[in-house]
Amino acid sequence: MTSTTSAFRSGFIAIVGAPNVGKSTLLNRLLAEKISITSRKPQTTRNRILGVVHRERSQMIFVDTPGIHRSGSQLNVRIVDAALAAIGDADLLLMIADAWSPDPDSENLLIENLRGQNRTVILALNKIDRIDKPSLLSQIDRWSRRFSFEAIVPISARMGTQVDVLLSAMEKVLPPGPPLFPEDAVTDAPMRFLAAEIVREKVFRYTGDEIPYATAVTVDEFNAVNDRAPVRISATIHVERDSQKGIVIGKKGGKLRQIGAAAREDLEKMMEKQVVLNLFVRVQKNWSRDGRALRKFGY
Ligand SMILES: Nc1nc2c(ncn2[C@@H]2O[C@H](COP(=O)(O)OP(=O)(O)OP(=O)(O)O)[C@@H](O)[C@H]2O)c(=O)[nH]1
Ligand SMILES: [Mg+2]
Repeated sequence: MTSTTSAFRSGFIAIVGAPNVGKSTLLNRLLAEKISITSRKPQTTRNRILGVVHRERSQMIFVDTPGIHRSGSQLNVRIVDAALAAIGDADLLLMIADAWSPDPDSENLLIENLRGQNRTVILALNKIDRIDKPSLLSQIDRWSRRFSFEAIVPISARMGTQVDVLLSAMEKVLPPGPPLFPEDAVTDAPMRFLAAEIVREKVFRYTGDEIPYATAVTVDEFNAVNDRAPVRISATIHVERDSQKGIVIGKKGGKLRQIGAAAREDLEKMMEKQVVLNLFVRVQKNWSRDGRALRKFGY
């Protein structure tokens, strides 16, 4: 007979927080695999991304969400809605806060949202590699008075510090239940989606401040003639204005080549196959304010 303490546990854990706190970095760290794109700029994640962590006694299904913040733009309102919807479905909420560079306005918005609901929430204070101990202790104190968290765990998602402690804290409060995904599942996202996301990440990384938010990526072709042939991927980077197209392409096409080379490298690692990547840039005027275009791009 198995006792209840050794029963298998499983459930959905929504990773929520302000933009740029390290939610996607943590998910990739937990999976030891990159499925969610990250960048130094806020509002990198735009869709809900699912990642499955398999442990001896549990299966933890994480849902990475876009950063929750107050915003007026149509794209950002949809992004925040996607995050709030993921909260509703989860067995457990993992809130991430940036201990190094807090964002009180977005934090308050999230806390206000959580207060009305009777939910189990664990707080991870991230980026502790950037702060000293006294500052950390005073933050833990402040957070514990702000909301009744199940646990508060300081971590560094980038370094992997205390991530195992966080996993154990979450495992303890998951409901008993059988695995919900097959044991080799890492994510439910199709390869095509991951490919488009990787290209979008490189646009975030290699262009200046304005361009990323004006960008959406679609994959137009994705195939291999046979198992050993390289995977051929064609993708289009959609921007809102001619001037932005010029920036993404760069002098003599240099910027686009840089984006393409970095994306190809990641894609080959992810698929363990040779990849031929063709990128195009197209102007779709004001797509981020156009409901039909937003749907077409998956938002
Ligand atoms: N120093 C430090 N930086 C980190 C840590 N975790 C994440 N970062 C950095 O923080 C930035 C944002 O990380 P993301 O994982 O993209 O953040 P996010 O919360 O998913 O952001 P959005 O998707 O935009 O809401 C990136 O530059 C990361 O490298 C950490 O533990 N320490
Ligand atoms: Mg993210």
